[in-house]
Amino acid sequence: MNVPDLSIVIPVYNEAGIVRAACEELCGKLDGLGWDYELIFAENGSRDETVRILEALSRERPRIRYLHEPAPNYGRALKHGILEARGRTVICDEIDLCDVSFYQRALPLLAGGADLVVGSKAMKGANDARPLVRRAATRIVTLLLRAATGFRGTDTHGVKAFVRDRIAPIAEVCKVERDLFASELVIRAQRMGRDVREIPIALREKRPPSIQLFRRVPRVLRGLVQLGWAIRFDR
Ligand SMILES: Nc1nc2c(ncn2[C@@H]2O[C@H](COP(=O)(O)OP(=O)(O)O)[C@@H](O)[C@H]2O)c(=O)[nH]1
Ligand SMILES: [Mg+2]
Repeated sequence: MNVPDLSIVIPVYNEAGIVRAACEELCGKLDGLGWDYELIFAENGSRDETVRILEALSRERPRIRYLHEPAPNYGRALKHGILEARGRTVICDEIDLCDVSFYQRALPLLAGGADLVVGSKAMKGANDARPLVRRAATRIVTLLLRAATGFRGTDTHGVKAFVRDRIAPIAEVCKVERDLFASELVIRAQRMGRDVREIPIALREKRPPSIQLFRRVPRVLRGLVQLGWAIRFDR
């Protein structure tokens, strides 16, 4: 089987409204750049037409495949996608972002020796167009992560790019699923001495998130406690 240079992993859940258009726009940009990539959609739990659309897209385009599981779980989907990725380089994106300008800025840093590049919504130079309450939530979660785990940085959620051999083995040992898996991955990489860098991103979502912020709060708080425990005591 032909192994691509780059694997792009995108978790998706109930995204029937945008997944086809976002996918076609993304593939159009990457094909225009002449890149050799595979695009892995890591779906789970959707109750709308997402799976049917992914199935059609993967038939139409040989670079696309998709993973499916019955229960919704962002972290589990992302981990599964990362472990399935075959490229030397892996990019994790979100279907409402598909930020190719991040890819173009992150890949040279990896080529220059970085192991993991995180797209930060909160550092100097970033431009986050989300509502104030969600920008504040990002900052609060980061502060709690710093207190709970010793994390040094401004953001862990969202787009990232990494050298597969340096980071996928860390994904495999991460313990926390759902919202905080991506945070655990970045924090473990940092604690294990990997070269982790942040670059600012401009954040423009193609649609508001499907799950309302306040409904995520209890789950994120539980995840923070689990993550603090896993990082500090349960290696
Ligand atoms: N597989 C999977 N993907 C999810 C889940 N929740 C969100 N996503 C995907 O994760 C990405 C980001 O989700 P979004 O709703 O925009 O939340 P945000 O990251 O807070 O902006 C999108 O591609 C979603 O489709 C889930 O439970 N399972
Ligand atoms: Mg979003």
